[in-house]
Amino acid sequence: MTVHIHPEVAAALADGRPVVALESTVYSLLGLPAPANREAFDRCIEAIRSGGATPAVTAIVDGVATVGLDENGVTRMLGADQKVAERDLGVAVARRWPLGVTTVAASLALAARAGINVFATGGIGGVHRDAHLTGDVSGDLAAIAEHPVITVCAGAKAFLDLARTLEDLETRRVPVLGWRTDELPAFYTRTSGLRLPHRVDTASDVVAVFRAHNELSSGGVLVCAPPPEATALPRHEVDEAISAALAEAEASGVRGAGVTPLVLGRIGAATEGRSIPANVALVANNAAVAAEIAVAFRS
Ligand code: PSU
Ligand code: MN
Repeated sequence: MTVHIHPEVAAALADGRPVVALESTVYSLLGLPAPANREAFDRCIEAIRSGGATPAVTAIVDGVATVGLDENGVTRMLGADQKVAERDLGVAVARRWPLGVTTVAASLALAARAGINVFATGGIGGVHRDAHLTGDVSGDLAAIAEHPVITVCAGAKAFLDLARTLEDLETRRVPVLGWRTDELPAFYTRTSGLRLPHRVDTASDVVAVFRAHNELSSGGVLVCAPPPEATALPRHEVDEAISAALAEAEASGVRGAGVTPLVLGRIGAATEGRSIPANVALVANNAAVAAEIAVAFRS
């Protein structure tokens, strides 16, 4: 099964230049409402290019697993709402789905196949608060553990069970590194009250940990960067919005992959839209950190 790699990305990889892979679900209508999704996307691309790296967005386009989108692919991706998790990759390609946006897990699978080892997202999926009843644990965690890629995030999606998500990452032997912080960020908020096992202050330190991890063990490393201070939200406000949103999701019977879009929308409403600029700023910040790490990787 071939992965289509955009010529610009292929050239960068062949020359050993820095490349940052990006997922596509977060920029689609499932992740952010228009026009914030395009703003987030443009700011990520700009952050990666100005940081000296080449961006490579992953998606399923016309039934082809694609790493690096052209203009047409970007436009269609921004308007898409067909989510492709790692387990859906085979179905999406075999059945030639016109446009599937890839989750963290599916994107890591494609990035690893293309030979890209730095990846940026907003927040990873994780262990849901009711996982003891529903078993809902994102495939992102297994994918981060398995694929040899550095993932830069602002922690996990805020409405998950963050403590259990950290425990799960430990069980799967994923190194979790705080980017210039000792605490797990909670997506919209800079703090969660949960201490991280390790702190990193430089991109070269991240690369050294990743290389050593893949000599002695294997798989990915998770870098958690706090959202930028200017747009980050206070914890109590987010906590209240999340409780209300989860209650609504439960009452309306929404489960599984449908929960994220619904809850993100409700948090937006409850914070009078302030969750949106916070979300845009944090994905752009993660892209900038990832570019720095990708550059350190090649030097
Ligand atoms: N975080 C966000 N918005 C998103 C996602 C995460 O703020 O849209 C997406 C990512 O693509 C992530 C996916 O990989 O949700 C996880 O979905 P699930 O919980 O169904 O595995
Ligand atoms: Mn899930």
